[in-house]
Amino acid sequence: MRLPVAVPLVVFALAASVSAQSTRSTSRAYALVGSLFTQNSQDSGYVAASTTATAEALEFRSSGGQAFARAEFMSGFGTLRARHTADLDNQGNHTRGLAYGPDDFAGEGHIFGGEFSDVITIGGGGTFRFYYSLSGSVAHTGPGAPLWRAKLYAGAFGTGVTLLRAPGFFLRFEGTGPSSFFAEDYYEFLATPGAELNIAGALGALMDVIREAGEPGVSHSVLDATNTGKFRLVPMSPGMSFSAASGTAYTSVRVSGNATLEGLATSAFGMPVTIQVREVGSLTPLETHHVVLGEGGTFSFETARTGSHDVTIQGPSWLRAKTTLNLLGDIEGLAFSLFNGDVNGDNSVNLADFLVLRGAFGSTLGNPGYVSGADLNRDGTVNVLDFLILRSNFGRSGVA
Ligand SMILES: [Ca+2]
Ligand SMILES: [Ca+2]
Repeated sequence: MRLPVAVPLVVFALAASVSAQSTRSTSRAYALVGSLFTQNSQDSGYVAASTTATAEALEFRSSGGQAFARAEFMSGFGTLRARHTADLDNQGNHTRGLAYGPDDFAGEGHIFGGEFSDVITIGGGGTFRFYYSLSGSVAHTGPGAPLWRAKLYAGAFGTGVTLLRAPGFFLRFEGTGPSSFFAEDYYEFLATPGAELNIAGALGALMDVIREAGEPGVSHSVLDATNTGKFRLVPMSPGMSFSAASGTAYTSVRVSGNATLEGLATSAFGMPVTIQVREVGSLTPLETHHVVLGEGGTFSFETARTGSHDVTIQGPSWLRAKTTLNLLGDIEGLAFSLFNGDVNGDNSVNLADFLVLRGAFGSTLGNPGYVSGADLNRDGTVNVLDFLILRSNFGRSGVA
């Protein structure tokens, strides 16, 4: 695929300037609070990693009322967050805050959000992806409405890496009034063993709250934007590993939980299940994980996906179940309960299953006639106990 020249140049500009400042990884929040209109600014400067920069005193009075706004930035390794709150009284006010600077929101007042950068060494060769995502919410009570924007910038480049895919746009949202938003995108690279990758991100957001003079009551607005917790490097080739100058572990989202297999007479330990990750509402698996259950039916898997996805699980003779997860970070404690009785594994319990069970009836493990799928409780014998399980779910199907 041939990439438009302008995109990588723009994207690399910040990453290059960030890495040029230091050979070590950096993470900082740079908070400059105020606006071009008020000349009331406060600069908290650079702060250390995983530090919150808080700034206040953004105020603009159009007709004598009171406006209070508070801007907060958090820029830990792999995490960017910008939050802006505004409370306005009934005199008619206009306030604004939290703009991310270079070439963005030009002329709208300059308030800088957090920036993030890191240097990654690639072990092993192959293809990998650098994912970044933006999510957030806008809440508002009282008269008036917030006008808001949120934008995440990400950049990546390196030596020994060949860019295969570069997103053409920033992740950006804007709107009026309460809302929630989410988007993700990724770079894809081909790396030689030992290649070095520089990654960087910056988050900015801006909110104006405008009210008519004389409207009674106090309004309260909150804009909260984050890069969903972390940037992620995902190996797409086997045998690949990463080490970060920051010490940050760039891993996939880990999903873990427990599957209860109905009717099982023995431990679930060692039972194989099939887990699929799908687009919400789709029947096509994006990923298929063959997972062996641990003691008590525990399972875990890692996925390269972020955002809302369907996750399904199915066992031999257990009908498929599904849940929808928002993959914004590690998920623990997921619980599935699976119906039993699907002897032939076609995700339905019906006459076909009964016929197989009847054919194996009376057999035991090790006999030629024994069918493990018909031994629904896995006690080593196909008998009336298995028949009762099948009967209890006769006519039932798993989710598609
Ligand atoms: Ca069946
Ligand atoms: Ca049995």
